[in-house]
Amino acid sequence: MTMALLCVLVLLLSLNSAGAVEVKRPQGVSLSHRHFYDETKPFTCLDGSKTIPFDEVNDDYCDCKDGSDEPGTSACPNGSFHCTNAGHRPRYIPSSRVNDGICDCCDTTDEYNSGASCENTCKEQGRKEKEALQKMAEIAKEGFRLKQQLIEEAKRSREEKQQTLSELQKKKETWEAQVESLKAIKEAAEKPEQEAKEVHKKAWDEVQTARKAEKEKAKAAETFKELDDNEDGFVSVNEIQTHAELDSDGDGVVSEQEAESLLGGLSQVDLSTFQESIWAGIQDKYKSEAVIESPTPPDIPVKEGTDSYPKSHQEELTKDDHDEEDDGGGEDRDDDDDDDDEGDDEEEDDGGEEDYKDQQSSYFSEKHDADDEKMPPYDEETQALINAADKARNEFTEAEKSLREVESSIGSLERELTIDFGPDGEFAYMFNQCYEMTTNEYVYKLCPFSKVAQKPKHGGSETSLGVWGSWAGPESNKFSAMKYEHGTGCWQGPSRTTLVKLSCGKETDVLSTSEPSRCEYLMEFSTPALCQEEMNGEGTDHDEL
Ligand code: MAN
Repeated sequence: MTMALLCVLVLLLSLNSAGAVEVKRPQGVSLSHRHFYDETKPFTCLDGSKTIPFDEVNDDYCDCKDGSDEPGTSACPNGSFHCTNAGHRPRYIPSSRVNDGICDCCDTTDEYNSGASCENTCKEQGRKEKEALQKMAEIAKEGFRLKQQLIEEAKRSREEKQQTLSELQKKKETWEAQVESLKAIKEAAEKPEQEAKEVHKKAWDEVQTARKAEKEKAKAAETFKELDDNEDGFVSVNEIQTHAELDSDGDGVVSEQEAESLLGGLSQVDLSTFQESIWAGIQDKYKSEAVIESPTPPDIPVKEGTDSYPKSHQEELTKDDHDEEDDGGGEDRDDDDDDDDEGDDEEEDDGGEEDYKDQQSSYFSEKHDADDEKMPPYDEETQALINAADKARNEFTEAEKSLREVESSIGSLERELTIDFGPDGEFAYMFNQCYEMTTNEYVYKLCPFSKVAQKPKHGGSETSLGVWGSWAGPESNKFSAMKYEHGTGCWQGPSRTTLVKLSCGKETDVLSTSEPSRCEYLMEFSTPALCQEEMNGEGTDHDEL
């Protein structure tokens, strides 16, 4: 047993290629644990459970529950073997790997008795790691330099923004006052405008009412003509009886009494009586004998200069309207006049036979109906009031718009100023920026402090992978991760979220994207804002190099 230990010690010394002074200790024991293994005393298991003679240490038999008596053999299942790895980094390996034929320690010490031909690669690995560490240190140094600039820039920009904010707040007050006074001006302008428009509208309504009455009259005249079969200028009981649809007792026949009753108890009525008192009572039931052939009515000329609505409203408009109709039917009437002398005695009557012939052609055309719907332009005075009110409205609307814009700028500035951009504002430069990474399937977009999105590379809409939530690093390093939440809902699952892990880098860039579990995304993101002045040497232990 003592011989074996001696052999190991000799071997250890011979492997110390770095030339460092190797402190004598049992195989597999680290320098820091050396004092537990004093060969002049019995050995007490590190968990204190047992004490054994020192020559039972590393005798390939497991005595201690914690495996501490066999640091250099694979006898204990829970033991660990320490490789010194001079020239590189010391490490522990599970003692099951000792002498298993596979080289685990770069200094080859785990395979001292297996016959495996291991090469000491510690120096080479150490060199490589040193180079990598140096590179990282350079990056960190450069990143840290950039970070100082970012901090400066953030400070400057924050001050600028605060300045802008107070200017905007002043502007807001000015616009508020402006909006108030323009509102009063607008209301003052709208009152006379409204009144003038109402006057105009009222006059137009009256004109329309009159036109409607005219139409009804014409329609009555047309009906009168249809009913007056013998063309004697009267509609009589027997003429009414020819229209079975006017039957009132439902027997399908218009009796003499029924007809007489429809004629207001008279045996016959002339046109004007028909128009004034008979037509209204039969018009709902009456069916025209002929489908009216609609000859293209003559165009009703638009009266010149009608941009000014006549002051004497109804009369003039009614007259104009009537004149137009007369003009339109002029030629026909002349022709008719030549052939028809019978109506002469009724020429005084507005509803004379000649007239209703004219009225027919002009009143029942769609064109005329459509024209009737249009209200004439306003008179100059009303139009001037409208223009003045329009101007006041526009100025008010513009001022309101400017006020809203100022308010919205204030809102977004205030939001920006409340975001936690790191201890010295070093992350502020990312605000309003987006960074992309393309994978085989998607383009991922990270807009720090705003959102994360995923868009299929070959078309399709963007999916939200979350909106800015909070910093999410551990307490000691809060700014090393960001959480984005409440993205598009995952099918039959929660909404998408993204964790962004930040690392120090010279560039600001998305380094990787992944989806460790469905609809939970992970991004690696480098930024100078996370660089520290000095590498903290985490994970390195150079005490034996
Ligand atoms: C889309 C993408 C994927 C996600 C599935 C979940 O295809 O957003 O990342 O895993 O939806 O259904």
